[in-house]
Amino acid sequence: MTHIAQVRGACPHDCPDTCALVTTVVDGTAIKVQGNQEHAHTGGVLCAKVSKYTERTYHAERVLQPLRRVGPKGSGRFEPVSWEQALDDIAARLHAIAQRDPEAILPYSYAGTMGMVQGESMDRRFFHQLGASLLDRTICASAGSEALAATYGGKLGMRVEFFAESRLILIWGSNSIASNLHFWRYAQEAKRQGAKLVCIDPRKSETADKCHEHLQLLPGTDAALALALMHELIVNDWLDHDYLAQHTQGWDALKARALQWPPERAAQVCGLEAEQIRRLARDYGTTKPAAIRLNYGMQRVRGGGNAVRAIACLPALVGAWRERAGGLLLSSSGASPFKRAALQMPQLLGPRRPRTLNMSTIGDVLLHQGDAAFGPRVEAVVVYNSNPVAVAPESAKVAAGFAREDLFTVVLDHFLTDTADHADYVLPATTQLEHWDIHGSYGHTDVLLNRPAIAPQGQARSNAQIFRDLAARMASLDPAFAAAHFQDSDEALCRMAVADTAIDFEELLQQGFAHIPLPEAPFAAGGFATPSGKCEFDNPALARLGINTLPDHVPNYEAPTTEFPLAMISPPARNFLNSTFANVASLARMEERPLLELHPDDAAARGIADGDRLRVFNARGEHVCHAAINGRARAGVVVGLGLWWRKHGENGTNVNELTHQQLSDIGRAPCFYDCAVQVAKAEIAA
Ligand SMILES: Nc1nc2c(c(=O)[nH]1)N[C@H]1C(S)=C(S)[C@@H](COP(=O)(O)OP(=O)(O)OC[C@H]3O[C@@H](n4cnc5c(=O)[nH]c(N)nc54)[C@H](O)[C@@H]3O)O[C@H]1N2
Ligand SMILES: Nc1nc2c(c(=O)[nH]1)N[C@H]1C(S)=C(S)[C@@H](COP(=O)(O)OP(=O)(O)OC[C@H]3O[C@@H](n4cnc5c(=O)[nH]c(N)nc54)[C@H](O)[C@@H]3O)O[C@H]1N2
Ligand code: SF4
Ligand SMILES: [Mo]
Repeated sequence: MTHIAQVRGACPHDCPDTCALVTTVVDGTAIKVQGNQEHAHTGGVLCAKVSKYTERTYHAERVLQPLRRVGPKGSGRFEPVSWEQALDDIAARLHAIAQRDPEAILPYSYAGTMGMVQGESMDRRFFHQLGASLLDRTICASAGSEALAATYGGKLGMRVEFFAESRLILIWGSNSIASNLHFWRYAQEAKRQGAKLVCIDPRKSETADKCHEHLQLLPGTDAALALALMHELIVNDWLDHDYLAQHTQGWDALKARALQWPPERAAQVCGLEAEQIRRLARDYGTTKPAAIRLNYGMQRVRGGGNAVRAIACLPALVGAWRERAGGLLLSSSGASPFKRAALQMPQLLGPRRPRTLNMSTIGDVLLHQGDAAFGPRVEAVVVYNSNPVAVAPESAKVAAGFAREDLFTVVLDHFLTDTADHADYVLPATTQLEHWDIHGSYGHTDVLLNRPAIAPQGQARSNAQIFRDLAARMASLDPAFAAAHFQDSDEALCRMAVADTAIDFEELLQQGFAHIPLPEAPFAAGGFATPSGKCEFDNPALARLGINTLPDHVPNYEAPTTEFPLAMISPPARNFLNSTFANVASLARMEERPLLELHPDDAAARGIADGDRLRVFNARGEHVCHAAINGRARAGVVVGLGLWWRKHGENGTNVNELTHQQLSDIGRAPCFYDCAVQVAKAEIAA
């Protein structure tokens, strides 16, 4: 008899929407993955990517057994080995290095899965016990997050559902239709009720197409725009004086700064018309409630932190926080109730204080010889939930680092990614359909539980299981690894994440999601999470970073020059999730091939026609792709939609061949969208 089950889960991907999933399983095989109708934010709708989840899970190229390198480093040539052989050898190698100096070992992970268990639990316990180097996880959001925290005291903001009631929505540095679809549903609801939608983005994105207005500014100029908006709010007295007096810190100083930014000055910096800025200021100053959906696209530049701070000040000027449909949302993850310390057990470090290495400069980190300031040369790296060879900046250096013959590299993944190609061992990990996990969200404020829908495929094991198994091997070499906390099951870790919180695990088991109890309008009466309890326009603590304590416009590192006159941004493609899904044929077909969008004038000046094969280059390298003259790029800016795998690129590169490793003003984050290039037509391939 056929057995049909419907299993509730959570989308694991690095996406603000954190959808609730329902997987239909027939006789042990997952046949479809759908959105849970009962979960309000998901509304039964998934994006195209995760609708194809079974295609990814049952992909013919999935790694289903442990692999050991046989070819030279980076060749991607492997032979199958047993789990016993792989684990024994890995434990012995890591132990030997740790005996000399555990800081020569580096874990490298990001948000391939956002799950608390498969992303940040047993793995952390393992590396803490080992005393390995710590990883500064900056590759995506730390500029914006730390800037937001320096202004509001945490990653806090509007509840996403209330955007449906806003009268004006600024969609700022966000291609919501591509990367925050379930917020877009609320924005559409507001639009139907008569709200005005304004998009602020250097690219004419799919989202810009559907907004009433589009300010197509130059990359890295958002702080100048925000300061000019403040200028107009001040000179027209569209201010909430009472809110400013009671709930903000540093208003006089900020006001003096903003008065230096008349719209004409900002217009020059931003590449906009002064009139556009005036119109936006009028809308923002006179429409209530006004809401800002700020997203991470605008903070991947040198001044990204300052820009987030400048924009984050705006709602306090007009008192937008007074209503639940007013204010700003960048990330809601500060609402998360999770017991991170219980999951990660930092106390296992004991008195040791290992160095911290920045994931965004992994190229330089792996190529460093080691010295007194840096500490020991990195001898081993364990990568999981990330594909640094494709996603980290300046990838020629990243690839050269991973190609070191003397580096011992272990990669846990589902596929032979660009990074896995450089491994000594590839260990097969389970997908979200095959393991337990528990999830918060950075775009809404619910908690979701993911139950396994199907058995692990092949010999795959969950990340947490792999670290439990490694700990068990290590126990014979170091008894500390025999402790009971190295045996907690995935399900037990899920329970531990919400033990003694407002979240009821039984409710999660029943319906798959639960709400965190929160106020509707977080800062209606002030109550910011900062030390002063106020919205900190001026934050004296920032002086320690050597930056201005008031938000300022900080120009990009790479101003266009005659040699490299075009600014390149490389936001995500709609049908990929970072580099995940780039190997799913049906989705890759929709994205066609690696493209560079150009303005018709920039193309004409170079004799380039739509579809032409191009060389995009700067002093760091060259990337070969094809021209898309589709009306989306503005003059002076080119758009290399990411993130293809390097090995899919015509010359074995992707856009990160061109990006650099310099870091943002706040948050030590990469500056992917602060990158000058030149473009030329390439010879036809032989
Ligand atoms: N489909 C899809 N969804 C995704 C992802 C994906 O790869 N694909 N990635 C996920 C991840 S990890 C993240 S962090 C988020 C990213 O999603 P977002 O936080 O929205 O950030 P980005 O997509 O990087 O950029 C958003 C928009 O900002 C614009 N932008 C670039 N530079 C600037 C600038 O200087 N100023 C302004 N105002 N705008 C700028 C880009 O053109 C882009 O349209 O999306 C998540 N969701
Ligand atoms: N040029 C440019 N570069 C960028 C960006 C950009 O906009 N432009 N965006 C940046 C941003 S915002 C981010 S967040 C980073 C993202 O960079 P990464 O965090 O590296 O994200 P992905 O490329 O999606 O790679 C995640 C990997 O984790 C694997 N994975 C998924 N689930 C599991 C699991 O349960 N277990 C294991 N072991 N593996 C799993 C997937 O198969 C995939 O290979 O890229 C950054 N790089
Ligand atoms: S990637 Fe985002 S939109 Fe797509 S299913 Fe996952 S959470 Fe939802
Ligand atoms: Mo990200």
